[in-house]
Amino acid sequence: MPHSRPQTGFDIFCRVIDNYGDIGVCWRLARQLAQRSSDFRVRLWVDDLASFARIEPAIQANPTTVQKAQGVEVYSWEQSEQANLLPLDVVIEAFACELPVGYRSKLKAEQQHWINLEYLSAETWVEDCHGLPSPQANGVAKYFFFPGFTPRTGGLLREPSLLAQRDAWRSDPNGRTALLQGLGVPAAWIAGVRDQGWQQCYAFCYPHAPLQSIVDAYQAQARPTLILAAPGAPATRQAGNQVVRFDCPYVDQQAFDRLLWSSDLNLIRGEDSFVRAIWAARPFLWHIYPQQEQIHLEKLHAWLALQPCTPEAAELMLSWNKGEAKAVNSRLQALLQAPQWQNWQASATRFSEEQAGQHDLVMQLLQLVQRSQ
Ligand code: TRH
Repeated sequence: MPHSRPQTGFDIFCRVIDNYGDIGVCWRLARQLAQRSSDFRVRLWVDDLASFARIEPAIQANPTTVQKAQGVEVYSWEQSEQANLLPLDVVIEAFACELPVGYRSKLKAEQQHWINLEYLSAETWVEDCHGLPSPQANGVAKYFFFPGFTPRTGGLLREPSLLAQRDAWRSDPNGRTALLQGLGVPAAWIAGVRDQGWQQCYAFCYPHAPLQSIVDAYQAQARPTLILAAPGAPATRQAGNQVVRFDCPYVDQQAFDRLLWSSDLNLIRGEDSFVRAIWAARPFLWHIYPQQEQIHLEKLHAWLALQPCTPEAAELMLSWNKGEAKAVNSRLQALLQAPQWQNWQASATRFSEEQAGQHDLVMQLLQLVQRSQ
């Protein structure tokens, strides 16, 4: 008789505060856990399925029953309040979202591992807090899991074969053509990037970003540029013939990654697209999620201190986040020239490779679960 191994179960709870970062991270985490082992059962509990459905077409905003997508069981938040529901072995509370009260009351110290998945930060204090337990009123310890960039943090979400998939996809130019055709980009513009050396910039930034200054910097270049503007990017003026703009629809996360992989420069925001831009290994400008009292700028400085991009690229990133339109225009124009552009590209590749040399977040999460047993 075949021996059947007991399943390990994961319950992931996600509240969508705003935007797509919370669900973006939880969806990647859920899929990666489900793919890591057929012995894993993964349930994802989400309070805003409509936002989820925008970045994952397989999800319905108003389902009548449980949805199963890519090996993950997806439930609405309310369904976790059912009296007869039993928690699985590992309970992941994403970004301190507070578990539903009824569900939390069922957790038992000897049966569940309770983990709070925190936001990503490059600040040094994260190393001291990663993996620490915090005893809760119900007698169960909640462990703090901090993603990060150094070996003493929880690492970054990265599928084991991601970089090989990226390189294989990039090596076939038909992949990019099909992607752009699927989005509805005009054929002449696709031919521009495919055959005529046009540059491509993907722009996923908050509405207050000085995107016009990026358009103006590209306008002054000898080579034309296709700007692919993601939903939410600010409007820009057509300033000449060197730059064309195409407004992209929402795409699923795989297509999102491919947009990053195929662009020369990526403008990304929040935390999940930031990590995916690192894996794209192309120059990018991070538009960090704005917080009160400029806390986000401290986070930006912390990250700039540990990554290897040139001082000129770091200055540009600061100007971009401070909304300094003139400085963004002139700094980007300078960076688009040789050898600054090549140096920026090289530093993006170096940082991506360095980070890929560390254990990924899912592996570290599983190690934390083992250690806390
Ligand atoms: O959407 P965001 O601005 O989310 C933010 C940040 O996570 C921030 O740190 C958090 O505090 C705040 O929400 C509440 O940016 P982020 O994190 O880059 O997430 C975007 C996700 O959306 C990412 O998973 C990629 C995905 N996406 C698609 O899959 N398809 C698309 O077409 C687009 C535009 C995005």
